[in-house]
Formats: sequence, structure tokens, C-alpha cells
Amino acid sequence: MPVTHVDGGRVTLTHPKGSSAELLLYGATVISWKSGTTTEPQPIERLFVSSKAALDGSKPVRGGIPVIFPSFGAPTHPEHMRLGQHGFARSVVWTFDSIVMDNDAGVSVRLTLEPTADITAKYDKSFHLAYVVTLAEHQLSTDLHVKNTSTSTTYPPDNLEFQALFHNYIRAPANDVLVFPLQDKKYYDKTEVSEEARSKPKVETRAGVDVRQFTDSVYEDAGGKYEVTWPGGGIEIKVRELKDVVVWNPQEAAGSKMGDMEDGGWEKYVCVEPGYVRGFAKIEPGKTWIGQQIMSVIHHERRINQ
Ligand code: TA6
Repeated sequence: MPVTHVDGGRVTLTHPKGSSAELLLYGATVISWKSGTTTEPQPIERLFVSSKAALDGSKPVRGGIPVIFPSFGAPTHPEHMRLGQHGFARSVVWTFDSIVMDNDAGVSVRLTLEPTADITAKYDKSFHLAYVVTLAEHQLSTDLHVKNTSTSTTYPPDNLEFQALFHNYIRAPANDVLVFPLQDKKYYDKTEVSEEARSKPKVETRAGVDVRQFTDSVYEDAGGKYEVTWPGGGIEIKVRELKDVVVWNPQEAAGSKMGDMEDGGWEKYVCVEPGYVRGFAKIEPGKTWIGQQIMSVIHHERRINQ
């Protein structure tokens, strides 16, 4: 069967052509995506998960694709102030809803999340989330459907204001990675020491962005199509509605202080995270917002002098 439940808390998708994906119901976290390319058909792991990551639901997974909702980073919206770093979606158990597709075109599953008592205690908005993960021969896509389920008819309307992001840990030789095309894009450098400097926009001057230094950059209105490349490999990411993108690698100084980061783990991945994180998406009661990413494996030989 191309979709299997493994020990209840996990779902495995297997494509007829050999690619596979594995998700935890905890956080709807994709923890594995194995795929080949047209020139190198042998499926290999495309995501990084730290060997010290907790996979038992005790804390958010250090790796894979954590789902970030309704807030990115430290909360700033008045409705989010009781939430922790990166909101709650990545640290609650989702429900397996259905198999959406299961054929040569792809294998797709749908997970859902509705307010529980624990969530409502910290976040008392009406919402319904559906997360659709689709595995194709050389692609993985993730769609987050956010519905405002408020039945309020008050004025002003009971809008749902949120941020959302796919926190992709892309397996790659970090010090050889270049991310395109971000040149001339406005970004916020979260490695700056002062809040004032972190809040002041910069403009990217590099044709290809590397992460050889500690990098934590939030690119605003970044274009929606990215290539994460390294000698002989790469991942293309195309998005819908996710207007911003974060590029993050802690390198050793910050990475070695993370309890669930394996030794040298920072050398094995780059986070390229499409999201809506500058400002807030807003939907009226009854409306639905859909944020999508499509990740494709590319065989890439591309280096550029910076
Ligand atoms: O997406 C980049 C970032 O916001 C970094 O600032 C760093 O905190 C990273 O996320 C990991 O956050 P976490 O809460 O998973 O340790």
C-alpha cells in the first residue's frame, strides 16, 4: 500500500517510482523525503533531521519540515502573546484525515487540526487547518489550508490574522550552498545584536546567498521561486501565497549550543523557509487561505563568483 500508518503516530507515503516520504502526526512534521532525479534515479534523503532530534512528541523536531502557525519567531500580534516561539502547529498532534490521491501521478494525504482545550487556553481564535502533503516522483509539495471558522457577525469582523511558514531543513553541504535569486531583495538580518539593527532592512547584494557565516535572514516579498544549489545537487522551491522566505544556518557558534543539534549538524543542512512572516495574512469569517510550496530535486552544477 503506498500509504501506510506506522505505529499510529507516523504516516509513510511510497510512490510507485520509488520516492518516499514520512510524516509524524506530531506537528504534521515531514521527517523524511527520499527522491532520485531523472539522471540519478536512486532515491536519497533530501531533508536533514538531527540524530538528537526528539521524534516522540516531546518537543518540536529539529529538522524535516516543521509547520509554523499562527506566528513565526517570538509572538508580536496581540492575539499570539501567550504562544511560544513559532506558534503551536509544530508541537501538537494532528489528525490523519484522508488519502487524497494514490496513483502514478502522486501519493497525497490530508491531515487536519482544530482547536483543542490546550490550544484554546493559549489561542482563543476559531480556525480549521488542513495540511496536504503530496509526493511525486521527484517532487514533494505541502499545502496549508487555513480557514477562519468564526460564526461571529459582529463589526468589525472577527478576522483571523496569522503568519505561516514551512521550516524546511534541506540536506546539503552547508558551506557549499548558494541560494538564488535573492539579489536586490529587502531582508532583515536577525544575527544583528541590537533590536534596532534587526529591525532595519538591508538589501541583498549577492547573486547567490551563502551560509558560510551564521545566517538568519528574513527576505520580504522575495519572489516565490528559489534554487538551493550546491556542486552536483539542488532543490527548487516554488510557492503560492508565501511572499517571504527565511534563510537560516546557525553555524558552529549557535548550533553547538542547541541541545538537539547533533555534533556538526549545522554543516549538513540549510534552512530555506517560504512563509508569510512579514506582517500578517488576514481572512474574514468563512474564508480560507492556502499557502503552498512545491519542492523539486534538481541536478545542478552551478557556482557563481560573489
Ligand atoms: O527560521 C529561523 C529561526 O527563526 C531562527 O531564528 C532559529 O530560532 C530557528 O528558527 C530555529 O528555531 P527553533 O525554535 O526551532 O529552535
